[in-house]
Amino acid sequence: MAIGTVTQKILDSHIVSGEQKEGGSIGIKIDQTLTQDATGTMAYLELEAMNIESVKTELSVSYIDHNTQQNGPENRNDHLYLQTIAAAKGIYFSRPGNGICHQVHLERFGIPGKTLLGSDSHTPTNGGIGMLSIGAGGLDVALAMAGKPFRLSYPKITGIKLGGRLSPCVTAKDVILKVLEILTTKGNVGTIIEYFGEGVKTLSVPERATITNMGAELGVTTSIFPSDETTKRFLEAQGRGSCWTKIECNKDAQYDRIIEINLSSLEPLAACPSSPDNIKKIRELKGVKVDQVIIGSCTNSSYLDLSLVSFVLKGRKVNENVSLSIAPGSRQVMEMMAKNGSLANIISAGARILESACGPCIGQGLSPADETVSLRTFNRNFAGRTGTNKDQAYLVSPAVAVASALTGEITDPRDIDIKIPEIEMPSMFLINDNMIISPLSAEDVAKVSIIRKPTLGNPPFNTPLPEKVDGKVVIKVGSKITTDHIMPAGKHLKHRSNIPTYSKVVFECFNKEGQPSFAERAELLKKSGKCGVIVAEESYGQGSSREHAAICPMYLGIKAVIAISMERIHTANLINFGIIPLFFENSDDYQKIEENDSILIENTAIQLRSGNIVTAMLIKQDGSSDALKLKHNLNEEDIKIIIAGGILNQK
Ligand code: MIC
Ligand code: SF4
Repeated sequence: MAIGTVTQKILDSHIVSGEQKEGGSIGIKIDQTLTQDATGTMAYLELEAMNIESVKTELSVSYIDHNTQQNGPENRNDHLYLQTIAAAKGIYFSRPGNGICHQVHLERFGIPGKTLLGSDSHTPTNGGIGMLSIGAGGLDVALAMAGKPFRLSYPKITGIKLGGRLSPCVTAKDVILKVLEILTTKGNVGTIIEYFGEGVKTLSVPERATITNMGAELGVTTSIFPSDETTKRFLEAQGRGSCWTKIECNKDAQYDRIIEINLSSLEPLAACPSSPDNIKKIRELKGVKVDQVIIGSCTNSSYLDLSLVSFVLKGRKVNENVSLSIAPGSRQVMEMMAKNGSLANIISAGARILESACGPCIGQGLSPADETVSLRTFNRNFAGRTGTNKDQAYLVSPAVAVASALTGEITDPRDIDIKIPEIEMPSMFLINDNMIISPLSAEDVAKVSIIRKPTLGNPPFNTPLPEKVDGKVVIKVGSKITTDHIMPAGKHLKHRSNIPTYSKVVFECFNKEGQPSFAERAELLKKSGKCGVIVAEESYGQGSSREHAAICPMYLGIKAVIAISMERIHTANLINFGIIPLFFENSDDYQKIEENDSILIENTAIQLRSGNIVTAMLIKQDGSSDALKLKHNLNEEDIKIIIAGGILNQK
């Protein structure tokens, strides 16, 4: 195969097994890993279960950025474990307050041409500097830290050719919203998006990172930009010029598909409730009353984003019917703005300043009022993610957010009487790494004792795959079920390290008052010796990398998920914990199944091994039965893992 794209070049230099053929299973060497606290505790407990003395990667970083509210002792208990396990295993530790993992990694650690595996779906943010950055479940990241290659399907590569230049007030957020309008949030599994063309040169690194960050919402494996002179200047301004290398696609690079976007023709856009691909032009939404505006998250909280916000707010007042909150993406951003006075503009305009963390993006506070409009510069607006069931969350750029915060209604920033300039990239960022704890010397590692408070559980082990899956459908759900539907975060996030407690809220949003919850139904079934089955329509498991969306159902006895289609990270997590991901051979069969129907799969292991068709028996509640043709796309290694009952059982 000709190696001409940036993606192929990086894969080629990291491949350790498999063939570079679309859809083929390959293993790649992982140079760097990142974890965040909400997925990190499980990942490090899993790493401990692998008995590895110290990480085998070139660099691994553990960030604290999700669970920073510390309501009750659970979060701080986790932080103490994470800090001490990092010290024990040779891992950098970014303390709470230092910023959101993806933003800090881009500033301080990412390297063009290297590979990064992160236990967070927005890890592709570092694709903005030409690093092949992939989100995965915690167990896959633990395996990478243990020196094991990361397994993935050799991707299809879609090239997005950018031409022209963004007009004033049109931003990188509008580019990715346009891409989401074209490609939508489903049907993109197994693809990597690579940006190329003359328009790339007009985008700064933070703008590129906004685009690759929200590529996660497409469900692609990752997104990447070339590493060019702009990348070099960014790294130099971070005092890291020496790690720059040039990586660009060849003139004759072959893409599986090319989409052309003329940056000059774009205009401000919004993702309307409640999906990142429900795109409308801001001018079509003009006049919609706004109650809340939040500017922050790993998508849009860079120094450039917030400097624009500060410019607009300077000497002005936030509309009295709007609550405006701002969370700088990193301590670097916050400190620079504090030093140059731009933070003061924001404060004096009447904005509320939040700490540099995920905060409201993952439903940690600032839930909007019922049925009111909240504009957010974030990347996800799945229903209820804000912590309010009847929410109306729109995803917009910082320019739209700040213009609307002034007027009190959704406003195109081109329609206000303020000429917003292009914000210049600083020639030097403020470098202060005193909230990052570096790995210790061997002598000091010996003195570390790992702190384990009682709220920290152990990763649960599954039972090996039974010969016969005697299953019952515990729940049947529709399309675009996100991992937020499966495993809610928000107020439950603090239970991430305690599987028995967290499992109680699996599929909480589908529970009906006065009726047994999903967890209760599944547990009852498990006690009766039967297996639980989940049935879903298209694009099951969208969104986050949280492996809890597999671990907790597994803990409750779920053995199989049957869907029309499924998203990449979630499918990998199911396999890792011994749940079989199965697909309808004929998608109309989805209609035939109802909750409480039985599904019988005889000789499961033999069937999995002998091809990709699995025949099951559907037994309806009235006793009638019908054969059900299912299929799988598991490779030999996946099948071994499932038969063992998950990777942890193989150790
Ligand atoms: C998210 O944005 O949904 C999260 C919270 O960052 C998740 C990770 C998690 O659930 O801990 C993600 O994107 O992977
Ligand atoms: Fe944090 Fe939100 Fe980014 Fe997830 S999407 S890493 S919750 S800021």
